[in-house]
Amino acid sequence: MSKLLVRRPSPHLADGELTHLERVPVDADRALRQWEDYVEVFRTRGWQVIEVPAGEEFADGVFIEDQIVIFGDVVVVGNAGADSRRGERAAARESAVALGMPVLDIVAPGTLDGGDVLKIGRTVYVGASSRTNAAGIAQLREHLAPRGWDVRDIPVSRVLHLKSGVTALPDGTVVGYEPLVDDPSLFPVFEGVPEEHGTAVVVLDERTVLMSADAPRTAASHRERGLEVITVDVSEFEKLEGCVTCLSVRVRD
Ligand code: CIR
Repeated sequence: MSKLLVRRPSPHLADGELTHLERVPVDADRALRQWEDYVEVFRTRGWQVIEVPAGEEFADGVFIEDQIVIFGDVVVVGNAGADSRRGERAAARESAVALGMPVLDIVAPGTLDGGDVLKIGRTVYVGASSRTNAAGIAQLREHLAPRGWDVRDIPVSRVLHLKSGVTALPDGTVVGYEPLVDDPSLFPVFEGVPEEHGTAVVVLDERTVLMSADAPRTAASHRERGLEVITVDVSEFEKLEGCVTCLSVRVRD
């Protein structure tokens, strides 16, 4: 059974880090309802949901994707690029260990946020961003190259993380909102989407993706190409530079 690691939003979510956006009011109750709806999408599709202990003091803890990345049968535990997020690591790592797979660590001076990691087949695109540094990328390459992964650096300057600007459809097509992408030509197949919040898709299976409800034209274009598109409202997380990918870690069968 596929597993989903999630972390309940902190009541202090509104104090989360902001890099490219202006701070606007965040409704913590609404955020919790949106998170529950998000988790329910996976639960109803048969995913086993595993909650990482919340750690209420971590405003950005809900963005669990930044702490843990799954590569086939190994887990990489990142090292947050933002000081305020380093404390999220301990409980996330314990949950990673509990998965029963080998755990590989990114350690200082290396930093790596999982939001900077996009996997397509055995290729790993890693955002060189304000959160993920060259030492972190080098460590990731050392961990993964012997296991048959090709790790490629991608410059990221216009958004927080690589996956704030691009993600991939089930067939490997990279989709992104072009004004947020430094260099679309670095991807073998790139397609622009018409809405900023349409950049992020979570692949649920070969014909189904999960997206933000705030990108209706993008959703329509994915449906036209034959995909089933499920949408969820993640407005409160988008205000904090989060998106549908960063709210979970998917451990696939
Ligand atoms: C942060 O700045 O770290 C959070 N406010 C947002 C993190 C979003 N994570 C992601 O897209 N993977």
